[in-house]
Amino acid sequence: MNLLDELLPDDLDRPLLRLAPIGSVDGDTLRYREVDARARRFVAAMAQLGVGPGDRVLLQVPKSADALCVTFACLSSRIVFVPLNTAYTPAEVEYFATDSGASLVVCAPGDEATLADTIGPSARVVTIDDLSDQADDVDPFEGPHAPGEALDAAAMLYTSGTTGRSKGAVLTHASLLANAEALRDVWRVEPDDVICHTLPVFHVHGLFVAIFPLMLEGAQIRLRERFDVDDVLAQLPHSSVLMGVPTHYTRLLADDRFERTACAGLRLFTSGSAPMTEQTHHEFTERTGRRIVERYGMTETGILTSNTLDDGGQVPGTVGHPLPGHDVRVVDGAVEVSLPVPFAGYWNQPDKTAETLTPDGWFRTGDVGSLDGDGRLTLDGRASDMIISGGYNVYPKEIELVLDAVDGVAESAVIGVPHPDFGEGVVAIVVLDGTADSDVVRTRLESACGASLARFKHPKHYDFVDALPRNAMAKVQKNDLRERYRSALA
Ligand code: MLC
Ligand code: AMP
Repeated sequence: MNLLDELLPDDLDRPLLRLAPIGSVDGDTLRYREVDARARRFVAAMAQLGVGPGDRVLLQVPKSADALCVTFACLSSRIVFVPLNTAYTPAEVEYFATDSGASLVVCAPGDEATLADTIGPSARVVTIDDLSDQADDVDPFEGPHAPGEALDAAAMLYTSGTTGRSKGAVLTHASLLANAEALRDVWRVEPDDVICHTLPVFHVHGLFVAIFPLMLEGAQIRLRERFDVDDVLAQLPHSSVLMGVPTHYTRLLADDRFERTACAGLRLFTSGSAPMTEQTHHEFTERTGRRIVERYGMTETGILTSNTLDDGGQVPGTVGHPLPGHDVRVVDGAVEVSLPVPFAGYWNQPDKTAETLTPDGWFRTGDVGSLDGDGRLTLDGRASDMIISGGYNVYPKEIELVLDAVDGVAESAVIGVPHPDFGEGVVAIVVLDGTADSDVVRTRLESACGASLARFKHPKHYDFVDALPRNAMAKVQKNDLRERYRSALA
């Protein structure tokens, strides 16, 4: 089985990608056949570079049709693709390259020299533009999409799960297909659907959830380079589906033009990756007369639950029912799930993989929640201190390690507090070492973060204190800190 075969419709002449510059609705169209043909050129180009089945390819590239075609090329030839946030620094990318044992890194133009220098000789670094030029010149691969086991790795996405250093979550051809089919059914995807696609294509939300269920029906994707309110308002009259993180919806609601008429042609709005407040749900409904279908998922598992399109199926504050083939239970507040295709595990980390499973084989999500009498799930938070900022996960420990290594810092605590745009934002509380000067240390902290962490992880506020609050076990009381700094980013 090859996932790409399953994703391509019988009628390859249907349009797949609608391309247009930001702010415009007119541009090129790529049909399914053309996307497949382009992917076949990338298969041949990567083969020329010595990359083939089972190899890992890192992709840190701006969103584009070619970026997606490289992804499809990897699926087609059973290369395991590893998409990376474009905000990651070379130091972060080096970790992913080493951990995954990648043989090729495809990067943005201009990044190649620094990345090649940082990563060293273990992987070849090539820009997406050079790879595209090479693809223009090769004879495309003509054979069938490489067959193989349904449980072969298709992609690897780095996530820290509930704790610790980033781990590569291995996703299989079968698990991605099962999730796409379940979402297609629950969201009643139709061949005529057109999604206004504004999400980044390096996380499961933009890469899988907002693309694969549509492809299964031969539907269309208006591929937007990034999320921009004016641009979304221009695309809406030409779209039937919008999927976003809560920040997208709060930004749209901040614009008066986002109202009933603007939304008239859409049949489905979904939200996920971070909690949406009931207030945003209600404001959305008041303004547009419509409801947002909120769903819940994780990188390791794909989407797990969703509100439905039935009358009364959308309940603000809940994330809905388990998808077909999925089951959810709550044990002492902990949300555990059973999946149609089990999680394949973290790359080279059997111990960490084992920790995700209960003795009877359910996956521990690390989320805390409750089920109502109808089997609907409500999330109440997370067991860990993980911060979700604008839909990106931020792990306090990773930032504390960077801050603690700065000259003049005795220790630090990183927390998430309410942020008007991103839902949660990062705040650092720092204890100075001896008589260090806070202004000098702040500059050092900012430059240390700049050197090693993607910008969305940087603290948006620093405070300097004499000591961190600790309990009897000497553990830092982050709940106290979250309370104390509640308004720091208001
Ligand atoms: C950008 N910035 C952020 C940020 N995004 N800071 C905190 N949190 C974020 N999410 C910072 C930048 O570092 C920069 O800082 C400034 O904001 C402007 O950057 P930008 O790139 O212009 O921002 P913008 O384009 O406005 O991006 C905001 C956003 C983006 C909301 C559109 O973050 C986004 O696309 N989020 C979607 C995340 C997502 O796809 N999650 C899915 C995960 S999958 P400075 O300091 O330079 O000004 C998953 C599973 C599931 O969770 O269930 O789906
Ligand atoms: P990731 O590791 O990026 O896949 O993030 C997964 C986490 O995002 C989940 O464990 C949840 O904590 C959170 N999440 C996803 N969807 C929702 C949602 N609708 N509401 C609240 N949290 C969510």
